[in-house]
Amino acid sequence: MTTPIELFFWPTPNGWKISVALEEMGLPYVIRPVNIGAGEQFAAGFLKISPNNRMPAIADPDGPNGEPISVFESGAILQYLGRKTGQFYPKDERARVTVDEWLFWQMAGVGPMFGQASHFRNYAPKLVDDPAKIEYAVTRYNNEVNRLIGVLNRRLSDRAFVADDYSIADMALYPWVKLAGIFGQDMSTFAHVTAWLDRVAARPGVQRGMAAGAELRRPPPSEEEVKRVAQSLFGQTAASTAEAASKQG
Ligand SMILES: N[C@@H](CCC(=O)N[C@@H](CS)C(=O)NCC(=O)O)C(=O)O
Repeated sequence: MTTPIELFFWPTPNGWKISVALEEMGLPYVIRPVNIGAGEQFAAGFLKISPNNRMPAIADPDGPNGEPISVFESGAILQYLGRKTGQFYPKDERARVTVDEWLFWQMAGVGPMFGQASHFRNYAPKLVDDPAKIEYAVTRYNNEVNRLIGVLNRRLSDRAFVADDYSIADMALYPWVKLAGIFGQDMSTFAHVTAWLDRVAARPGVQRGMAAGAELRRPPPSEEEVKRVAQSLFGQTAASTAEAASKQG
């Protein structure tokens, strides 16, 4: 029997990229929860495989030459799994470059910008005494999210998936873009993106991947909860993360 891949995971868009990929590729895996609200991303064992104190990460007991390997950063994990299985990551160089372009566009653009938009929409209002202090940031990141969805909408105007065939680039994009509506974007103005979201959502592997770790999900945090985790999650510095790591042991 194949030893399963360990998926270090918490149910967030970056985590779902990998549960979706593992499901789509039919790879056996076990979830190792990393409760980022409780500081588990600073545990020594986790930092050894994910030195940036972020999930997701994987540990594959059957890596290159049959030796174990660990991988952090969701884009690197998707490429690794694509190469390992030969699925959803074409071998043809021209097609692979296209997948890489859109995968890196997600990693460098959509992920960070949607992440900041979410921060200033969902968390920052609970942490500032005066909403005027974050108005500029809210507008800046909402506009950038809007611009990025516009880019995706144009890209999908004449193809079913972002790199033509369904690929790891769609897997990276889907969990974030799915949230655009609840980030306040009017998705009715992005018909091609909406149709793509439906196409991706209809895939059984995507449905299983998005349901992974459902028991770990929490209701939206209260103001007290946000204040409690604010320093450890949003105030991270080199010194504070070193201290958090020493406390977790
Ligand atoms: N670029 C990273 C981002 C991962 C990331 O931001 N993970 C967040 C949850 S969505 C996390 O683990 N946060 C823990 C922390 O902020 O300490 C990736 O794509 O893997």
